Amino acid sequence: MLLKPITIFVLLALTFSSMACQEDDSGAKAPVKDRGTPVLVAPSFDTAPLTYAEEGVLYSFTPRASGQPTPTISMSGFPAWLSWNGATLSGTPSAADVSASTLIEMRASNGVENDAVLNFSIAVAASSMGGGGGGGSGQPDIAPAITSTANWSAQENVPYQYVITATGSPAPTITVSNLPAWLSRTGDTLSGTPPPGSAGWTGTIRVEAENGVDPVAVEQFAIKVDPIPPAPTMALSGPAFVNEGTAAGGAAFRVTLYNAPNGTSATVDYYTRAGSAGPNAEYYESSGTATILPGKDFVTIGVFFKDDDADEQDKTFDLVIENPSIGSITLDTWSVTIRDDDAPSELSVARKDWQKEPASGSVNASFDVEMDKSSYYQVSVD
Ligand SMILES: [Ca+2]
Ligand SMILES: [Ca+2]
Ligand SMILES: [Ca+2]
Repeated sequence: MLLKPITIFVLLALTFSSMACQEDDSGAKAPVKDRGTPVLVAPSFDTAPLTYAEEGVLYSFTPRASGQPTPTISMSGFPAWLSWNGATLSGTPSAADVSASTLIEMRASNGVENDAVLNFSIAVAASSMGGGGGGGSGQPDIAPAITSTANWSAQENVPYQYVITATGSPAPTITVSNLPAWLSRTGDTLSGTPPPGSAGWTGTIRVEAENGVDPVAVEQFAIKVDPIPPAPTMALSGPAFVNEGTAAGGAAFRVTLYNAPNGTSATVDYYTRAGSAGPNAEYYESSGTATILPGKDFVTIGVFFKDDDADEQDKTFDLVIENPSIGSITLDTWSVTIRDDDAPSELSVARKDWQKEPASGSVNASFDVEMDKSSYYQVSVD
């Protein structure tokens, strides 16, 4: 009472095609528009059932199903030698179970129509450990089974590999079809590296194991290739202007870390670089190593300024970062203008000394012009 191979193929193909679709209100299939946003996705099976067992040998099959929300798998109709614990169907058949077969229903549901349903039967072969079986070549025929499971995910520029293993007697022959261009087969190993630009789902890849004993074992899968994740970068930012007087308490600059994996710690070196503003005259020279702690995506660097009462032009200097511990720097220099806040000097005239009136002729009297404070500008007066 074996299930005909063609039936299994059709069921697998149906459940697979439902994976990439969701149902709209009318019940019609509609393509998933955006895999990045949460959508309701009807359940589908990621694993083909293990359809053979051997007398006295533990059978164990753990189905996997995907969907949104995560589906629940149930199993019904299985024979008495098997038990289902909600995750794994397992048991060891005895001689009495050989050749007996029942149709088992495997169902995945998550509230999104339709449930994924897969019917299969398990062919129980007589023990191959000598004893039991009469005549023939001594090796009983056992239908093929694919015991490996393909990894459904890959990433651009990262090698992918799948080693196919199959059991059965005689040893089955494996055939593979519909491989993407970047994946090739050597022996029973599929390997290759998805190139940039290959992100997305591959077509359905089909693996068959055949040894002349029905049914043929089939595994169908597709590989979702993720794009290359962006590399980490750091960028510096800060105020474009500070006021000479009010900035004396310090100004904050920030190094922001982008695209780093969660929990990353990173360091970067920094230093002040003089422009028209000089170190320790307009700002206090500063340098060191700043650390971005795990769980943070930035670190703050403080620079302090010096106030004076001289009337002067606005002046500039730079804060520079270099030597990032990870990634690269996209903006390494931040230029700051220090705005002067002092009023121009006041001029006053002071008579220098007394001049006696000369007995005859005339004499020049001299006066000083005084400034109330120093100025960086040249001052002239009419
Ligand atoms: Ca100044
Ligand atoms: Ca000032
Ligand atoms: Ca000043």
